[in-house]
Amino acid sequence: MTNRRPELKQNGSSPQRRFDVVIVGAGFAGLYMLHRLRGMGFKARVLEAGTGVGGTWYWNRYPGARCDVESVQYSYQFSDALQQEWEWSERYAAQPELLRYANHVADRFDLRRDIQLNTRVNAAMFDDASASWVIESSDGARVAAAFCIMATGCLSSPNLPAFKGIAAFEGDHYHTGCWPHEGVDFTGKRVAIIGTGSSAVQSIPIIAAQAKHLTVFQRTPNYAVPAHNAPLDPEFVRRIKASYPELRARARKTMTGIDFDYSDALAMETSPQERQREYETRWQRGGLSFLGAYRDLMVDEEANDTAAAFVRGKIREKVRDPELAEALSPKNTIGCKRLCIDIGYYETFNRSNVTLVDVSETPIEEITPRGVKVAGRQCEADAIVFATGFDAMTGALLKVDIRGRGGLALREKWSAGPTTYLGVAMAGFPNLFTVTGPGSPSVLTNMLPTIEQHVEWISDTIAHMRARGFDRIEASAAAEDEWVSHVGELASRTLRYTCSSWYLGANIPGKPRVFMPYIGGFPRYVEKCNEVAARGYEGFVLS
Ligand code: N01
Repeated sequence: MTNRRPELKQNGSSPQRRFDVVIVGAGFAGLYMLHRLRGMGFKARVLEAGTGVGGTWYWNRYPGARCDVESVQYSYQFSDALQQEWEWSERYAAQPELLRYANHVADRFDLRRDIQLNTRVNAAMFDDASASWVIESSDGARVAAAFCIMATGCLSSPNLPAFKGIAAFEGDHYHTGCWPHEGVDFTGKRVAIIGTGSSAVQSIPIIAAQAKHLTVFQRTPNYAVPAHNAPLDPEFVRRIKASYPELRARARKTMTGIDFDYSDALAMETSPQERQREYETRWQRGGLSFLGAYRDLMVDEEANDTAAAFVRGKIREKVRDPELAEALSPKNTIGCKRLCIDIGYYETFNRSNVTLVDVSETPIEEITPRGVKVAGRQCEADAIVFATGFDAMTGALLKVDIRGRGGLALREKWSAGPTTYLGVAMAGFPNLFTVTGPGSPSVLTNMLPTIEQHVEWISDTIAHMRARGFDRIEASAAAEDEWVSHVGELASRTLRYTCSSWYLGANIPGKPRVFMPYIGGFPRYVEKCNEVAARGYEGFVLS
């Protein structure tokens, strides 16, 4: 570990402005964090790289981008007035609507005056003497704050694999995670798309309907269940709004923080006919609750394969060419990678203008000036879409040169994988908090309630410190070690370890393979956080 303190770039003066709290990121986490802290009387400032608020929904504007959690649940609950007044139009909200919602929240709570846009944070350094953070943005400007909160998102650092030749490609290329604001018209174009994760599953049907030809480069086929998206029935919305507290309370009791119908039954103790009926019912209902059919699906391979086989059967029904259906059928554990929610994905491969290229055995060789080359053959393309995902959970944090006590670099501390206490704090990094950081349930749950829980816990912690006259809080190394072992131990008991997912960091060459999210479920996690606070911040050192 290096103890050398970096020289922060000087811009001719010491930090110009001092805040109680600096929040990095103006997505759903940053917006609520600002609102809550301001309401508690803290002077807070949000620094945001984009030209607008909304985080994920600001950047991911690819065709078909849509949330896979139902809109009435993927929404804030901290303000009943907000949840009563906002009208979602569809079962699953599309990106433009989600972005409008984020902007509405920013306006409704008058947040913009404390949000600094166009400001990419490059470095953050803890100053021991003043027990505060100095935060530097890419233009060299610096601000200081007693607390620094990283609200930088879990899937916000796009992964563009180092394909040879990208720079020489003569057409246009795009990454789904930073799509042009003005949109892209693929009419009459030959388009290549690399990747078949959620972003590709959503964008492929739409691009295929527009483009002259679409070639899909698939390394690993994915399981997708139908969304059955539809406009929301006003009567349904009225009922939800009338009983929001009950819905939210039920959701808080589930593993994912989503009000789903989770069954307690075991697939292996259910007859094949009954299982088929259950899977069919859930398939017809659509959405992520498909995997809630049996509680042994993510721990017992045989059980898991009953669900996987059901989906493979559906793919064979949807895709006319049996060879193509076979190529599109995943063989790995269902739910090991994030389940995709689709709107016409598999059927898109019945179109005459769509071709699938399997790159599982023969990887993409290079990007040539005119297309994509695989096994010596060039597929000509006017545009390439990289739907190649993200450096998840740690990527956005490690892009910032974060230095803790004694100049300790987070990049060094995490060189063998992320280590945190509760996914909110790290030993060696006083007064720094991460919202939905590695080691918290985050991406395995409905992000909105998870974000709210973190925001409330972190802000209550800061208020607790102010009330008791503390100016420094730091996770102890022992508490962090214990938490990291607990997170790893729980993950190792599930089938989630069995594939090369981004949960494990396996999608990024050289990234340590560590299962990053907390898999013990939302209720258990919340209970632990509450217990830590109730015991006077057990596992933290306050001074
Ligand atoms: O990214 P991914 P994503 N050569 O990592 C392939 C959330 N999300 O942006 O599987 C060839 O899932 C890679 O292949 P493989 C959601 O949590 C949510 O789609 O590694 N292919 C894979 O097919 C999701 O899980 C929503 O073999 C390469 C694809 O690129 C997460 O974001 C919508 C390659 C990447 O898939 C990420 O989804 C969108 C290479 N060198 C996203 N490198 C909703 O709410 C990578 N690939 C619905």
